[in-house]
This record gives sequence, C-alpha cells and structure tokens, in this order.
Amino acid sequence: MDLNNYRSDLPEKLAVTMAARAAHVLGLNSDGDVVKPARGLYPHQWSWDTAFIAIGLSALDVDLACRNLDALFTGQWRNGMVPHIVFDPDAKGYFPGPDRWACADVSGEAPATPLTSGICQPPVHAIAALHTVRAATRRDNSTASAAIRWAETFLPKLLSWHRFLVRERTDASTGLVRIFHGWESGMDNSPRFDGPYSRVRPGPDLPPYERRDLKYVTDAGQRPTNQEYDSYLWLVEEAKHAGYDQQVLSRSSSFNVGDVFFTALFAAANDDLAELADLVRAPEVAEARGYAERARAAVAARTGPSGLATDIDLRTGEDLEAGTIAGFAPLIAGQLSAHEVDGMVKLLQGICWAGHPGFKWALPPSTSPCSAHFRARSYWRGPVWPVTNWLLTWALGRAGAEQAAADLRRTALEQVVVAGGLAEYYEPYTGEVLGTVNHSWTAAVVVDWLCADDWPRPASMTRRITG
Ligand code: 9WN
Repeated sequence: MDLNNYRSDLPEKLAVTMAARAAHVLGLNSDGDVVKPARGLYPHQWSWDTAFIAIGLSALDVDLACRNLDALFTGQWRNGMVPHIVFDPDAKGYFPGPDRWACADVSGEAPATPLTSGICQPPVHAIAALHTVRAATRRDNSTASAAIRWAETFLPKLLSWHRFLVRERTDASTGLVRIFHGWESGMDNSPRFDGPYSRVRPGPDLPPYERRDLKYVTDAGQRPTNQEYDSYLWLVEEAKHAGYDQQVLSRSSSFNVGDVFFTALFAAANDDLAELADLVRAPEVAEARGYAERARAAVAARTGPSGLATDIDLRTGEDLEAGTIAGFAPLIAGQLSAHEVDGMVKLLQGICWAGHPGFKWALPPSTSPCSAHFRARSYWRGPVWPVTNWLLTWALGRAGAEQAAADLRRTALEQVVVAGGLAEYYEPYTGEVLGTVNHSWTAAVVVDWLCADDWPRPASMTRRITG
C-alpha cells in the first residue's frame, strides 16, 4: 500500500501494527513503572501527560496505568496541588530542573521528596482514573475488583487535588480556575496568552540560564522563543519569591489568567470524580457534582454568540480573544443542548478549523488558520496536537455526537499512520511531524483510539510494555 495516498479506514493489519508500535513507544519512554513524555526532551513525569498515558495504558495493563497515576501523586503537595512535573533524580538535561524551582526550600507545602515543580497543569486525572476503572470492569473479575480497591485509595488524593483548585485557584468573581503561568494551561505559548505575557516584564535580576529543549528540537521555530522563555523563567522567580503561596500569588503574580479550557476540564473531571465516588460508595458524590456545575457555569458565562469561550486576564479584565482550540471549552465542559452540540460540530468542521481547504487532514489545529496569530509550525500557535484531538473525540462521544467523534478519530489516526511518527504535534498543511517524534501521549491516545474501536490487540503489546 502506498501510505502517501492512504485515505480510508485503517485495515485491521495496519491497525494492529500501529497499536503495537504505539505500545512500543510507551515502553521506550518508561523508566521502571513510570512512562515519561519523551526521552531526551521531557525526561521527568509530567502531570497531565500522565493522565493521558494512563488512559492509553489502561487498554494494555490496568495495573500499570494505576501505578503511573500513583507515581505522579507521590509528588502531591500538602495543600493538594499536583505539580506539573515530578522530577526523576537520575534524569538530567531538562531545564528548569528542581534547583531552579527550589520548592521545598521556599514552601512548607512542597514535599522534600520527590522534588517537584511549583505550578500545576489541567486536572485530567479523575477522567483517567474513571477510564481506567471502566477498562478494568470490562476484563475479568479479579482485574475489576483490584481496580475498585485502587480507586478507593486514589479517591482521597483526587479529592484533595480538586479541593485545592476550588479553594486556592477559583476566582471568586468569574468562577474560573486561575493560572499563574502559561505552562499551567498545558498550551505554553498559545496566543491566548500573548496579552498577559506582554505584561510580564523580566527584571535584570533574572538569573542566567541555558535552554536545553533546543538540543532535542533543533528547528527553534517549532519551540517557544527566547523572549517567551525569559517570561517563563521570570514567573518562576515571582512564584518562588511568593513562597508558592497561592493567595500571595493571586495578588502579586504578573500573570493571572482565568483559563476556560482548564476550567472546562475541571468540570468534566468533577463529573467523573462524582461517578468514581459513586462506584466506591464514597460520600463525596454531591460535593464533586457541585464543583462540576459551578465550573461548567463559569465556562458558560464566558461563551459568546459564536459558541466559543474566551479566557480573561484577571489582572486587567481584558477578554483574551485569540481564536484558539481552547475556545471549544464548552464542548469539553459538557452538558450542552443538542442544538449547541450541533453548533460546536459545525464550527469544528468548518473552514476556520478542521475544514480549512489547505489542510492535509481535516483536523483542528491549536490555533485557527483564520486567526492573525496562526503559525503553522510553532508549537501551540498552529500545529495539530493528537492529544487535543483525543479530548475532542472524547467530548464529542460524551455529547452524543458519535459520527463527528468517529470521523475525527479516524482522520487523526490516518494522520499519524501516514506521517510515520508518533509526534508531539503536526504541521497542518503538510502533515509533517514536529517536536519530538516518539511522544508518549500521542502513543497513548493512538492505543486508546485503536482499542476503543475493538480492533484486535496482540498479546505482544502488553509484553512490550511490561517487559
Ligand atoms: C513545559 C510534556 C509537556 C506538556 C505540555 C507541553 C510541553 C513543557 C515544555 O511539554 O510543555 O511544561 O518544556 O515545553 O506544552 O502541554 O505537558 O509533554
């Protein structure tokens, strides 16, 4: 078969090969039990990556999925925050590393071990936990009951994490989750944050540093700029200066954004937390439902007539209209009417998103090609990210838009197969692989997509991962 002309559904043999390859990538990126995002560029454990990785692993090895989530939560702070990075003491070469964050030195909330970063990332973990438990219940009885026992131990950690977001991060006036760093959104250099970053002024006392990311992605145009990195590092200094105290930061941080996408994921995660609590007969079902409703209402309040939602700069009150994938927050938050879902699907498939006539694949890019901020090769400013495709397929399926979910999933898989690499992100016009080429969350969502379609799964896939 000529893969360059490949346009139809994956035949079974190709699907199995692809799933095995994705499983192999997860194995390649593992250190013991822990699957890191990518060798070289990201050699530690990342927060929301781990949730997506667990979603993929749950199709292969439920216990391993649980162990990855557990490993991440060993870095949970006393105040409940799940840090965006849990550092592996043996892995070097990522900057900023634990010394630069100095969390345990300046905050009594941070664990002394493992060492972590001092910010967080979107709370996909409850979604991953429920996904994992559901995968287990489709297996044999002993896998199912082991997963339920695990969920009983994991639930208090999830609750403490969600309570942190409510108590320390929910902005009283908008109800949105506030973030103090673009890294917290997971969409680091998205044009969503151009306004807020223009107000971050790195001081002359910014300690010198050397970027390590450009050793692994040698085309600097695919990564954030040096100027952006100065702002990123300056915000770390500000957070350290505040002793990572969330209330101090809400007054002092020069970056303070009400993030609609983070808030939407928080709504969805609370729906799943409520379901998980119900499954293990815990009393916190109503509490989680309340958090979900409030987060969903906050997203709805930021949704304009187009149906897309807009972040807000909480320092200035400015609407951060930038035409990015984060606008689809209402779809992620869930519980839209059938009419609203239909509107979202039309937008998603329209010419300003997946249906742009110049695109190689009908997939939504991180920033709309109709936006003046669109850059086809630059990280979160334009490329297509499989992980956001997964979130959209998941949200569409949940909203009952099954055909749209299936179309998106099929096209996203075709892109990965034809490109010949499980890349971090892809160029929308050409489909070229960008960033790192063996990225774990891409591999994880591919495994989930393939297994969700009940394509056969060879036993060798599990062996490759568990060694
Ligand atoms: C900073 C690991 C992470 C993802 C983020 C993605 C990128 C880090 C970086 O990689 O961010 O956290 O160094 O660029 O933007 O979403 O979690 O895959």
